[in-house]
Amino acid sequence: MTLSKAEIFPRMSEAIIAGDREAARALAEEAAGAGFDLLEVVDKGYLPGLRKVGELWEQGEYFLPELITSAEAMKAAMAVLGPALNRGPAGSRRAGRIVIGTVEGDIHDIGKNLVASMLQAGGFEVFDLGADVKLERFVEKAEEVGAGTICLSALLTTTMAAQKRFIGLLRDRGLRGKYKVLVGGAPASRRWAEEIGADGYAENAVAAVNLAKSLAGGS
Ligand code: B12
Repeated sequence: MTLSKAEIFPRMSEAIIAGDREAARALAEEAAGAGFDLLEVVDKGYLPGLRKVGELWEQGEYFLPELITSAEAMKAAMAVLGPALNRGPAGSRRAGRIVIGTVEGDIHDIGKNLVASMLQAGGFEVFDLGADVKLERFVEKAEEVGAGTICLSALLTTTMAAQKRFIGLLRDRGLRGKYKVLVGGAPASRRWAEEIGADGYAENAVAAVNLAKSLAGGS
């Protein structure tokens, strides 16, 4: 029997909160099999669970082991959803090339990984440089692969300053007009993006895909 969205979405969140890899994977398979819109599945099914995990950590109720199992449950779901999304029309790889990473001094990569997977699922060719990435490296890679967009993730108020420095670096090189620069991560905001002269900000992975597509001139 197939579950409705109203039934399956809360279970997806619960699987992430509980760090239940098996359930996260099985629910993703069920959603893919039922033909649900998989971007909506990520947005309304899994992301609320991840947000809750962040809150539980802030309240001191979750510690590192819980965070890691939750991140692994999310990975298990994305292992099913990513390829399924790629089989759709979005998977034609015509959306463009994107270089993504978490800025230097910052090791948070759960959100960045999610954005990278979703961009890939949304039809972009994604070059993920990992976390704690030197600003110079983003430019090198973008030049090397001919990317159109560079995505910088930062989770700390201290490291978000690197997003600003990056815009300066591109200007110094005369490359600012060549790339669309998107910024994200918990402390970033639309206002911050405007203040530093970035091309855009998105608050979650689904919004990031839509933004990247509209900036790349895609649908
Ligand atoms: C998990 C976590 C960790 C894990 C990271 C594991 C990993 N591999 O990533 C560990 C335990 C290692 C860690 C370490 C630290 N952490 Co920490 N961590 C978190 C926590 C709980 C969750 C972050 C997360 O993964 N959220 C889930 C993901 C899905 O959300 P997200 O990252 O925001 O990403 C989404 C969006 O922001 C967006 N997005 C993300 N990137 C991008 C990029 C682009 C271009 C776009 C468009 C969108 C986008 O889309 C994503 C998906 O929807 C947050 C609290 C919080 N609520 O954010 C603290 C938090 C970020 N950490 C914090 C701190 C202080 C630290 C440490 C300094 C702690 C310490 N004293 O050692 C170290 C930092 C070490 C370092 N140099 O980086 C603070 C930051 C405070 C601040 N304002 O600066 C926070 C806010 C907790 C708190 N309230 O104190 N942390």
